[in-house]
Amino acid sequence: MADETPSDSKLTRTKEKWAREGRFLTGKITRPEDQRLPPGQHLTKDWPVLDLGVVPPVSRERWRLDVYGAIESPVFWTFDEFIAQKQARFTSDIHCVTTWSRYDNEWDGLATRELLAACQPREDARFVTLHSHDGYTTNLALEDFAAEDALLAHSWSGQPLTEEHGGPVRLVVPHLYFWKSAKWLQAIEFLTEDAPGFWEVRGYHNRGDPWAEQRYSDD
Ligand SMILES: Nc1nc2c(c(=O)[nH]1)N[C@H]1C(S)=C(S)[C@@H](COP(=O)(O)O)O[C@H]1N2
Ligand SMILES: [Mo]
Repeated sequence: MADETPSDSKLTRTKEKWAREGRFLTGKITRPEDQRLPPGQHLTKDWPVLDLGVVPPVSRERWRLDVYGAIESPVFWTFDEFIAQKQARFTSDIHCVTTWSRYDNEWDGLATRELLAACQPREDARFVTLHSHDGYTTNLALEDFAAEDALLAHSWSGQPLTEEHGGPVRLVVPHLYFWKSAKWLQAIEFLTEDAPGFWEVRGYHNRGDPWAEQRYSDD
């Protein structure tokens, strides 16, 4: 009994998971406690729609989430399987690079940390690229994707996400500009090398921290 712990034992995997979460917690989240509205932003009470101008028709029935790449346990969920996962409710602010911000958005969905526990990123996984049904992509460092208030949201203000706002499921990463929060989520790819997405190859900043005003790639 005491001779060895197999590398794939439940204990080893759990400890590896804690180690990874520790790495996430070392934190790149730079949101200051004392400054809610980032520089150059103004508040809006309505919720503008911003996208490439194509609303892809994806019903909850047809929606699938495909999670693949540098992970131990690929995930492929129907909407029913997705919504059967542990539910989180997070309230957070939206900051769009076009300078509007909207406070106190209530989201329901799956915390990205729960997704990470399910798919088990490999030790060499460092980046995530989100793929959407309209052809949009965006990239995040794993630490940013794993932020404590980031989630795959299916509802806003207690109601299913409307299709214009990215339903059935969108990403929400509140501490970065909202272009990182992919609507109409289709797949999540874990990568060992960074792969800049749609706006990131078109002059927008690779990370997009609103408090550092990381709007454009030369900032
Ligand atoms: N799939 C997809 N996600 C996307 C976009 C897009 O064009 N396609 N636009 C991004 C941008 S620039 C912003 S500001 C937000 C806007 O989300 P909203 O329309 O719900 O306000 O979605 C982001 N996610
Ligand atoms: Mo945006």
